[in-house]
Amino acid sequence: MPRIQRVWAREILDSRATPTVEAACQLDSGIVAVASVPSGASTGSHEALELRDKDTSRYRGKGVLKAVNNVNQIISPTLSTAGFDATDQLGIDKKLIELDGTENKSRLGANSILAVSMAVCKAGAMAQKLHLYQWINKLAVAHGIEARMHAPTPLFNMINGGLHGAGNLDFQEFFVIPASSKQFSEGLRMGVEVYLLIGENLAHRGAIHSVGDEGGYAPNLFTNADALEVLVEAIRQTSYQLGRDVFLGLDVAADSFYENNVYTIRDKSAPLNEDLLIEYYKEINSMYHLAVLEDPLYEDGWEGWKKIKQVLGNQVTIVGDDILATNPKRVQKAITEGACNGILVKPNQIGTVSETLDVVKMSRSAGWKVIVSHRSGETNDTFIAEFAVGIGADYVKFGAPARGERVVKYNRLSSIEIELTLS
Ligand code: 2PG
Ligand code: MG
Repeated sequence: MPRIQRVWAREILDSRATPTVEAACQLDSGIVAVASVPSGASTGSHEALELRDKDTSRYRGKGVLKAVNNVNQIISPTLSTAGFDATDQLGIDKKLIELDGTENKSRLGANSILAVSMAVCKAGAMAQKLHLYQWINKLAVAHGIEARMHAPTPLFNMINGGLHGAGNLDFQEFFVIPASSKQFSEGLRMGVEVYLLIGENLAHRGAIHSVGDEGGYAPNLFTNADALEVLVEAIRQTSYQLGRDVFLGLDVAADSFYENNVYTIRDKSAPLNEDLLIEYYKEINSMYHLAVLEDPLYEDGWEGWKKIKQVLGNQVTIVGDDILATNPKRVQKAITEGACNGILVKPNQIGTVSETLDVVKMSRSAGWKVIVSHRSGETNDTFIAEFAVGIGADYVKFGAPARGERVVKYNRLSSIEIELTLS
């Protein structure tokens, strides 16, 4: 039995120069596995707590030494004294949840807990000489998830607005999505070709401001709909046909432009109430035939979510991110109320591998589309790529095909796609 000898953590940096937690798990065989956690910017208020030091003398208050110490001084002694089997993912995750003892992991911090949960998962795979995605697949199946391993379809975030971009767009993410029938590697190439054309076109117009947090361009444009037009223009310059080979999608991240019951976007001269915003989405959808629409309304706007699911849910995958927060209780409510038909799965919104699997199981049983997602602040860890394959996700959302911390995940999926044909 591969026993855990010790775990330890340290503070590293994420892609936004912000400290984050890296944890290592050492087994009695000498195997060491390392994992690190990402961090969001458009963070939902129902997410598990990311523990930060708030000590303004270091990293402007954003240090994570408290979370690191919680791993080194509380989690490590508990796991090593009990000599936990590293392949007992569920038992270890339960122990971590119990050690924390709060509803939202606010004592130890979801950043410390998830880093350990992921490092344990990696160590468990190594001890069994399995690829991580193979081990996650076994865990998923044991959880009751019907998971067919494959490299999922990527949602490429080509244009970064909202809290992720330095440009002037309100909507946060503008996706180009290869058809699900395409092999991952073909979809990746298509995405890159479109990405490069978008860059050239924006440069011609003098509209590129920079690239945003997720590697997509962050232009100044007149309206949000203009950004969709930019995607269409680039796709037309390729041999790919919109609606057949590639599709469009949005993560509008509505919380970032919602206040006092209204939504303010540059496309309209006056703020919109919920019904008018839904009307606008209908208009956009009739022009661009969206495949995916994420967080169209704010995170507690349940009535509006039910409405939009009814109006557009048979044409568009209505994806819950901030409203669900990868939280089993919120997912259950959304299933019961018919608020979405797709979910963005982010392990760090809930804080353990096992609870993330619970959420995947519920979403699958409800017939929802499952999208495994990065955060806007990322590390070079490829855990979520392995996870997406292991659970048989429909889609992955890892940003644009640019910036190392995004590309490393797409490249890992390319390798896995080849490995799967060999095994
Ligand atoms: C989102 C995510 C990832 P953040 O809203 O879907 O793109 O953003 O990590 O900033 O919450
Ligand atoms: Mg989102």
